Amino acid sequence: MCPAQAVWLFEELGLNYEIVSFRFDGVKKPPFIDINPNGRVPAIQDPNTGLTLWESGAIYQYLIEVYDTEKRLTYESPNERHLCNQWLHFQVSGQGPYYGQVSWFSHLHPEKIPSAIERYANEVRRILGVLEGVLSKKPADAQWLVGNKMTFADMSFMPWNFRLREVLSLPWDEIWKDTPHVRAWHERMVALPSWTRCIDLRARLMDEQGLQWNGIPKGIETFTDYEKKIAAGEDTTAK
Ligand SMILES: N[C@@H](CCC(=O)N[C@@H](CS)C(=O)NCC(=O)O)C(=O)O
Repeated sequence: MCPAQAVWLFEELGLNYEIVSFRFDGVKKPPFIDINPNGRVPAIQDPNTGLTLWESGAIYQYLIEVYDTEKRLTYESPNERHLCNQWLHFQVSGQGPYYGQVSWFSHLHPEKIPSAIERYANEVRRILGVLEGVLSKKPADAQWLVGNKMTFADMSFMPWNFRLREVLSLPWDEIWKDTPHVRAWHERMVALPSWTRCIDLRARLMDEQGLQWNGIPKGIETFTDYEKKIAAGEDTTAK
């Protein structure tokens, strides 16, 4: 998962929130590792309950349980709630890591290893195929993962799918070639005003911090160069 996911849920639930945004340089050191010892984003701190939480799946379950009081993005019934959780776990353990690895080997790894790119790109296609199989069997007016409405389970897949063009270095028509139901599902979510607000916010923060689409500051060519500059304590602020 990525921070956009948490922000989208805040937006969709209409919650008040404040973003503390920082660059990759800060993710593995204090003050952030005092919040998340695993040094990864997102993490949240809830002043209403005093809870600090990391791991996006846990954050999703918490926000839904505590703040979706009208059950707009979940269900009352335990069976349906557990089905939502099942898809969330699949997103966290299946989609996130594989999309992350194909991005890493395609765009950030210092050597080109075609077999690694191929393996993870195939996994991405397999995951899209799993989603296609399920969505294509749902009634035409209720093509959501659980029941007949969008839930946090559907939402959890969006941020990574939204990056597929960069992840696979392919045009959208090519990406969705074999998965028309996934495409329609994805495009229904992309059209939501809450998603637009979330993406505009992300673009503004990236721009303010001088970052390229892949998170590397402008003016630095590769992730390896970026890591070397961080290790050497150099100023990596975009010039
Ligand atoms: N399992 C974690 C994964 C989070 C994750 O990988 N976040 C990335 C950004 S999208 C990160 O913090 N990367 C920094 C790093 O790898 O050091 C979750 O779902 O929250």
